[in-house]
Amino acid sequence: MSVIRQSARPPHASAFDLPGFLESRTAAVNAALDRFLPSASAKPATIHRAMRYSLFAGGKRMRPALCLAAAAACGGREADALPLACAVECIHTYSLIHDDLPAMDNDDFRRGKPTNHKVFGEGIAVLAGDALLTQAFEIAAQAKGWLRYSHRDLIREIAWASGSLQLIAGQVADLEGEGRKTSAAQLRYIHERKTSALLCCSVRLGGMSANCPPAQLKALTEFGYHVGLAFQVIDDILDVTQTSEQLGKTAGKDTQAQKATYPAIVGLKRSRRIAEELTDKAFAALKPFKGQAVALAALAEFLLKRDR
Ligand code: GRG
Repeated sequence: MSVIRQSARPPHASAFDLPGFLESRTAAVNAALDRFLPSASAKPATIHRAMRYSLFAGGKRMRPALCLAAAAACGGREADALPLACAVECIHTYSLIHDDLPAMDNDDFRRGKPTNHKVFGEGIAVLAGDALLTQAFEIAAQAKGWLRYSHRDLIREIAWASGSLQLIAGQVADLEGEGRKTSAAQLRYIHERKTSALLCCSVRLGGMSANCPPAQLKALTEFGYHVGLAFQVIDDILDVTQTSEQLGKTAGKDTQAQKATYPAIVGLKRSRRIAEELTDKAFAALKPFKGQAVALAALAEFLLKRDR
């Protein structure tokens, strides 16, 4: 790691117990999701089993962790952020189920298990994704509204990030770009929408759940945007450097589908450097929090160094 990167890292972050934070927050998110979702036996049981199958298949829970860490940075209560953390995880899981469908990436393996459509069939997998998407809004509506951020603001935030100008736009551009020559600018457009939008939304929702002042929301937006982009650059790198077993999903899919990725366009070494630079920008955005954003800083570092 370069000297520049070490100095960019906020102080205190290295002393933060991130494994402990992730373990306790993942447990809290899982318990809350279990409470928010209809039980596996609720009629029609097939759809509720399918929703729960992918939701509890062992995802890393990075978006909820970012949401809860952002709330903590703004002095908020975890209980106020928890419904929003669960809502973004439902949206994320829906997008993975649909992304894996034969009509999209056609993947058999996700979160270390057979994909939703492999277990429940394509029709139920489409519906399980749809149901998780709508479930997210029902859960978000149970969050506490504030003077600065009403329920309307929270719902709009999630709808914007997952809608046709962001998450879906990224997926459309990704599909349309397969097998075509893609510029670095077009790749950035895809990454901003397909990945960064929901990560950034997770961080912003955490701040909003803490009724944060506008300056803090601006700083969180800057942080979330850069962490989100770094996340996707690392994802592109892992696709070519890790095995399917390590990733819990099919490795080498991007190359196989002739997808535009950072390693394909600028090579592995430059891609790693880009991910580091993006993470440095995320660290810089945390300055106004004056040491209060240790969990966010530790998460950014973790996401840069992750191996799955
Ligand atoms: C509406 C038909 C329809 C489809 C939507 C939007 C979309 C399909 C798919 C985009 C999903 C996607 C693959 C985004 C890329 C982001 C990414 C790297 C996801 C993997 O996130 P991790 O590593 O996964 O956090 P886990 O499993 O750990 O939660």
